[in-house]
Amino acid sequence: MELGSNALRTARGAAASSVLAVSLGVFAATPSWAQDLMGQPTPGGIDLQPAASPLKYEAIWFHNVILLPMCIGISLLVLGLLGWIVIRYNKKSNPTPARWSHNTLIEVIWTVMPVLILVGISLFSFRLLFAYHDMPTPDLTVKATGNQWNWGYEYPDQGISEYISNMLPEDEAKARNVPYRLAADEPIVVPVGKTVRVLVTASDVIHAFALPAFGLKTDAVPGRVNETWFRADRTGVFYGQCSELCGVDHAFMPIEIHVVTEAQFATWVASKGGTMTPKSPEQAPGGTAAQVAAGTDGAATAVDAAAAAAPGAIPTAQTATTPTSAPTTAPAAAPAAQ
Ligand SMILES: [Cu+2]
Repeated sequence: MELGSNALRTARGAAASSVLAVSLGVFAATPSWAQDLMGQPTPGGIDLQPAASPLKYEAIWFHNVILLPMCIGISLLVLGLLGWIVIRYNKKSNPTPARWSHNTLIEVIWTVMPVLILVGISLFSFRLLFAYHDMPTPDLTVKATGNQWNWGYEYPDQGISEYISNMLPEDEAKARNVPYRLAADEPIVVPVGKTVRVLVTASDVIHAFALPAFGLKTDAVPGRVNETWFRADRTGVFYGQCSELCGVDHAFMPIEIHVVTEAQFATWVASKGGTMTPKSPEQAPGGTAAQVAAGTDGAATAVDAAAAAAPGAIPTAQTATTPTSAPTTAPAAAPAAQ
C-alpha cells in the first residue's frame, strides 16, 4: 500500500513536470519572442498584432499601459489577500474566530475603490473613443459593403464602381504563398500615409469590417452607413476578417488591404478604369479650387446626411435604401464638376 501510493506520487510528479516542461518549451518556441508578423496573425503569438495606423497605436497603449497593469495589480492584490486569509486565519492559527460580520469602513473602501478605478479607465477609454470619432480630413474614401459572403469595394472619388472581393481558394493561396482564409482575390488598394475614410455598410445581414493592424472594427449594418478611418504608416499587405457572425460562410470573407506608394496607387486606379481626383489647385489639371471643393464637400454632406438620417429612421424598405444609395449618388456628381 505504502509502495503503491509512493509510486503514484512519483508518477504524478513526473507527469506534472513533463507538462510544465512541454508548456515552457512550446512557449519558448513561439515566434512571438522574435518579431510578430506585420499585418497578419503570428502562429503562437500572444501579443496584439503590431500597429500600422494611429488608432492602433493608441489602442495598444491603452491596453499595455492602462488596462494590463490594472488587471495584474488587482489580481495580485486579490491573490495576496486570499493567501493572507488562508495562512493567518485557518483553524489552526486562529482557533477562536471573531464574531463580527460587518465593517462599515471596509465596505466603503471596497465600494469607492472600484468606482475610482472604473472612472480612471473611462477617462482613457473616452480619449480613445474620441480618437476614433475625430477623423482627420480624409484624402480618400472607400465604401465597403458586406455581403453573404464576400465584400464589395467602391471608390466614389475615383469613380471606381463596386467590385467584389472573394476569398482566395486554398490551392491558389498556397501557390501564391499567401495566408489561406485571409487572402482575397481583389484587395483594397490605398496610398501610404493618407487618411482613408471607410464607409461601411451591408446588403443582407450584419457583418463587421475589421482589420487588427489598423485597429479597425466597425459593424456593417444593412440600411446604415458607419464610418471609420485609418492612415497606414508603411507599405505592405494587411489582412482582416468579417468579425460579426453572419452565416455559414462567415469565416470565409477576408479583408485584404494593399498599402502602396502614390504612383502605384495611381496605376492601380487607372487599371480599374478610375481617375485620380485632384485634391489641390496645383494638382488639378484644368480644375479650379472651387470645383474641387464643391465635389468633395458635396460628397461629405451627402454622407453626413445619410448618417444623420439612419439612427432615428424606422427600418422600412424605403429608408433602408436611402443611406446606402446617398453616398454613391452624390460623389458620382464630382467627376462631372471637372
Ligand atoms: Cu460577414
